[in-house]
Amino acid sequence: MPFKDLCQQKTTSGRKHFAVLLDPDNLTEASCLNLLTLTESHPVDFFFVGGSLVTTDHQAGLIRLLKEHSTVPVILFPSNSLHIDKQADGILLLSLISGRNADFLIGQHVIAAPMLKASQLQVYPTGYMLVDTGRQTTASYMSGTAPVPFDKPAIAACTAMAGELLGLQYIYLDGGSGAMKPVSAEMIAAVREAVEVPVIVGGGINTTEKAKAALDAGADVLVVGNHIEKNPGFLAEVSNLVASYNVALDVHR
Ligand code: 1GP
Repeated sequence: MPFKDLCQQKTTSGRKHFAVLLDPDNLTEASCLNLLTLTESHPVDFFFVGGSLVTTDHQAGLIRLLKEHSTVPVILFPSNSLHIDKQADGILLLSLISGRNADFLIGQHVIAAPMLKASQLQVYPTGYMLVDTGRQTTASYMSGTAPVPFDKPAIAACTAMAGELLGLQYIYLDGGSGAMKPVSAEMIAAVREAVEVPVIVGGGINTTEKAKAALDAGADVLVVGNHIEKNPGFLAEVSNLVASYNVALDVHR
């Protein structure tokens, strides 16, 4: 399903999606090809490409490789306006609504806007919310913003509501790459309840149980990066898990 159709589907449909986050700094060509082989038998819905701090110039090569060897949509997950690449299919235009740094709320977007308008990229306006999962993350430090406190689901819900009212079409709850613990089920459920738009959840999902907890709480899109880089077999586990939700859905229809 194209990513754009997600925001048109009724969230009550319950269909789940799986996005693999690929950090250009951490992947070799061989490890990327290995992941692509795995996706042939264990489908993923989207590749997100990016990271909070990209220190190499590998992104363009990575996207080229993905487009050469796979039909899975490639969606940019940029840390700033420099990370636009026209080879991708789309871009999460992230407004960091959990923070109060104008640059990441609107500033980078002003710089990116003419490039995005001139490109063929599908633009996905996304309310991006960092959640405090126990230690300061690269995203929080680099953006100079305070994350939503872990045990304050009401703050997360109100922030998501505000994002939706402002017209954002996706909400992304992120505990940060390699987070010590994922965003709580309580917070995911509160946000899911508060908005109609799809809820994307990622950060620190490194067991099937944690993936299941996020899906059960209402995540529409599950994002896994770090743990798949370390254990590629986890891609198959999450793929199977997400498929089991969708099969159950189809059976009961
Ligand atoms: C981070 O949500 C993503 O921005 C994925 O996190 O790398 O911990 O899976 P992980």
